[in-house]
Amino acid sequence: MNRAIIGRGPGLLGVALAVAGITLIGIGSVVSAGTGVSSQPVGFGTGITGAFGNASGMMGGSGMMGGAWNGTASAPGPGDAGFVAGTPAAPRIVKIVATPQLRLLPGAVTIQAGETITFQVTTMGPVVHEFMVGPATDVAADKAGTPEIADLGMMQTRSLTYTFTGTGPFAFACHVPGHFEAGMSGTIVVQ
Ligand SMILES: [Cu+2]
Repeated sequence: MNRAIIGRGPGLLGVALAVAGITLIGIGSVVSAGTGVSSQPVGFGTGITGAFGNASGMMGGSGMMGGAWNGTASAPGPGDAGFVAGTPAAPRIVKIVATPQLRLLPGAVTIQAGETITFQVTTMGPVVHEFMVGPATDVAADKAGTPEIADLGMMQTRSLTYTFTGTGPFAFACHVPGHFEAGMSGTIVVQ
């Protein structure tokens, strides 16, 4: 008997999911209600897309975990009005966001040769990240001793100040296993 009852679990779950699905379809239909019965397939599609769209809006490039934090609050860079080159005494602030999509944004940071930059790195979402910066070959190789912020957890912000001596090439990256390989790196453009 008990087994029979347990066996019903997935069935009830299925019913619950079906109800949720109907609700979703209902939302889609409401969205397209003005265009009549013939548009119901479109309404269905809108409902599904809308549900996923909200999810990606929270976490994606244009949502609150993406574009809104996409370095927009950094100090003006070379070529921008109000640019002041960073020095060891007064580093220029560049904000970086580490995203759940395994990206460091912005993916390219422009500096003036010799500048001292304080990177303020924030992890958005539940995935722990790192931020390493320095000569591009060292960063790509995860070379020991290369300056980095390690174990940067959800919604944490930590800073790293680095002076870019010479013309580079320089880069930055996250070396949590798999992240660099997935594209979690960026370039320093030296002007
Ligand atoms: Cu990472």
